[in-house]
Amino acid sequence: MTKRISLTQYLVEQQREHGHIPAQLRLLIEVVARACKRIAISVNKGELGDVLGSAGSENVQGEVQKKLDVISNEVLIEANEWGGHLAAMASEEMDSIHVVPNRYPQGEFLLLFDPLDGSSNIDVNVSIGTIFSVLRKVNNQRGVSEEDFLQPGKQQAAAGYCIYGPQTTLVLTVGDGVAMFTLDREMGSWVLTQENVQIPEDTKEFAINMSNMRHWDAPVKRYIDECLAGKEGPRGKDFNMRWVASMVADVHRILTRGGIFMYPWDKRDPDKPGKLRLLYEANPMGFVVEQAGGMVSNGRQRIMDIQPTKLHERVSVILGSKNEVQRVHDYHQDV
Ligand code: P6P
Repeated sequence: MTKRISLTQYLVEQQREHGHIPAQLRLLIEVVARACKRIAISVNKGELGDVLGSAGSENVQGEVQKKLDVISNEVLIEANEWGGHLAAMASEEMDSIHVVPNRYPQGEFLLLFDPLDGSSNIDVNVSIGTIFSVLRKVNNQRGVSEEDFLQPGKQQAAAGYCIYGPQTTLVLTVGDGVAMFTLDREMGSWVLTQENVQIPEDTKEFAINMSNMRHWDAPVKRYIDECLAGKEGPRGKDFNMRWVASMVADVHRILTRGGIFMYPWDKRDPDKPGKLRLLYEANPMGFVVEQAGGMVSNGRQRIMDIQPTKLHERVSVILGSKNEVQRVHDYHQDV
């Protein structure tokens, strides 16, 4: 049974034992966690809080923004501006970076987030979440630019997500394994409920949007066809399928019981590497999944080795149980 301690105590003990959570990073994580609590309150209000439906605007991705997309983005910006731990922020919902105003001290960290992932599920009351990634500002020159954010995922200082589901759960890694904190609503505090999370190396469960099957590349089609062939097929076992259409929900299931999640490149838009975003979806989820013993690939290379070239860069994502991801990765080498 995991000892029931608070997020603060967990971070202080991590700092004492491993000494790589400087005060600014600890403050950053606590501020993000508090912002997620505020987002959870808005999410849980639903219709009562007049937060459902469209905001009547589009984001840089050309996607219609939901009211909660905009609210969540504002909560994270306002929560993180004043603390002195950040130099700048980047969000799926903003075209360019948000530099901490000069009236506040500038910190050494950069925060990236998808403030509300899975927006198509908001109005139908299905789990959604916030995904965040923390980088260090590597160049010591005064000021900050978009180029400072273009770092491979392996350079992240911390990453995680908050899933707003039947429970509200914060999942975090600072590079020493994965811990989960459940929101105690009576106390309003995050309570450690699991640590050293490990993803089973094998699975019988895959997550992919099957409606795109006719658009997939051959290696992905081969892998899924073999899963569908079941016991009588080359895999010699039956598979189950899940697709929530909220990456946080699908990844949380995989962290909890194993599985493979795939949003691969497809030929609908050949110049687009994939649907999901590298810097604030694939990299933070990749850090968490790898820290839990899983594997994360774009089919041809480790995602966290990719050198980004633009802030909203997209990527093909295959992640989860190590042996299954390795199989898909190998199929891509065979073509
Ligand atoms: P589709 C949500 O919009 C998201 O970015 C991920 O959270 C999710 O895995 C994917 O897109 C769902 O995409 O095409 O199935 O709606």
